[in-house]
Amino acid sequence: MKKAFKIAVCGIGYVGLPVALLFVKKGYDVVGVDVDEDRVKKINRGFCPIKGREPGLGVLLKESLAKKSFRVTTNPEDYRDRDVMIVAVQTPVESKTNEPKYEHLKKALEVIAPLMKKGVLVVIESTIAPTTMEKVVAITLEKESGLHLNRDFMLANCPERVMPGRLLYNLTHYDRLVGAFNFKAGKLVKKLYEEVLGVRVDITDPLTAEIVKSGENAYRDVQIAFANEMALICEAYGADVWQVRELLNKCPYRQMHSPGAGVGGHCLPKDSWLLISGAKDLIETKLIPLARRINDFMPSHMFDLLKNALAETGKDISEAKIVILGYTYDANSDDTRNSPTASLVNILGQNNVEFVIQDPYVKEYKISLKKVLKGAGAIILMTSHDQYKKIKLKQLKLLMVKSKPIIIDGRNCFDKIQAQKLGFIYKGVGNI
Ligand code: SAJ
Repeated sequence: MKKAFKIAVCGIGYVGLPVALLFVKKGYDVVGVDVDEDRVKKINRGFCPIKGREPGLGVLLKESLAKKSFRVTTNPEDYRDRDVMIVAVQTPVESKTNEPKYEHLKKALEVIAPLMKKGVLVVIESTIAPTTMEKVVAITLEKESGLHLNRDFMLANCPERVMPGRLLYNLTHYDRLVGAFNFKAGKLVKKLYEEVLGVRVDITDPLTAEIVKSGENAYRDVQIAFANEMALICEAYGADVWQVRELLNKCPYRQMHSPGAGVGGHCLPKDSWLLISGAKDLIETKLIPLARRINDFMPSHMFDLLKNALAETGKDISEAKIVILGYTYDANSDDTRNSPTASLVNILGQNNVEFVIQDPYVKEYKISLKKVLKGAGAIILMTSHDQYKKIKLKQLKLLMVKSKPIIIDGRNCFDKIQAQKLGFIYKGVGNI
């Protein structure tokens, strides 16, 4: 059944595309607008621009394109006469200052504002720092459109909760939050999103929504930092952090996360900084920035473990062929944003260490695993791709150098005892 509201989605990426397709599936007329011409061409040819495994997304795209109610364009004129405008553009932070970088968001607002019609509902899905809705979004839209907030247009923040590899699943299974400038806007977003996504939507104010979204990722980052520090403590004591974690989590209300080679991705490395960016003149936050530093330390800890292992073998680092397994930030994904391996590569470069990278999901590193492991003196496992978990240690032993091959295990992919029995020098994060 054709729905009255006409939808526009600004930014057809890993957030905008799935939500656009779900609105189409529910019978809405949807136009997707993106500045990336190649991406638009690819989508209109029926190819999903989001790489990696995204169950159901390719099929849904083809079904949507077959309908007359969906098109993707680079032409801002297509924003005209839309009843709902969803903004889903990236909101990174400055690498040096960790301050929010809003050029994409501001550009999007400046483009849509003049094309907003009276009565339009604007929904910001991007993750933004607290106070951005009031101090950036509302002001920019009023200034560039000449319309008045609440009187002439409705505005709300409905932060995305998607994850690469599970975009459609998350959208249709995870409850959402909407922070609206008035109850009418909140009710409308709740009605639309509950109908289209089939999830529950809680209504609150924009500031609370901004704090909740950036806070839920800061929470996870702090949890991971705790696990990483526990790993360092276990290394100091000579204990196995994985056994500690398993037994500790048997205590009610404990959920120690997994220590590892670092924290990457499009969310966690930046959302903590978004959360505290507006508060730092008011209070000195300690725990959240420290958690970020602990997690950002882990790639260099991988280098420390390598140096310790080489010292044990008496080998000089220049003698060993060093193979880094995994460049993407997470397992079985091709997403390399804020990859911990990129940090490790910088550190190795600063120490004039030669190395080879293998990653089945990254074009330039998609080299034969068997070939790259041949004659390797040390492997540094950074990403727990299924392909690496399937490596048999006995075969690995035959491939690597004969004497004292080294395994630096950043994601607990290999069995330490078995590795040591086979003659490997094994050093895992939290289990050396
Ligand atoms: N990581 C650890 N230890 C852990 C969990 C993750 O070291 O226990 C590392 C991963 O290797 C990766 C990074 O942290 O490098 C981020 O992993 P992630 O599982 O948090 O995956 P993301 O970045 O896709 O986070 C998303 C977030 N979703 C949204 O922002 C909507 C986050 O809120 C989710 O909690 C997370 O997915 C999830 O639950 O998987």
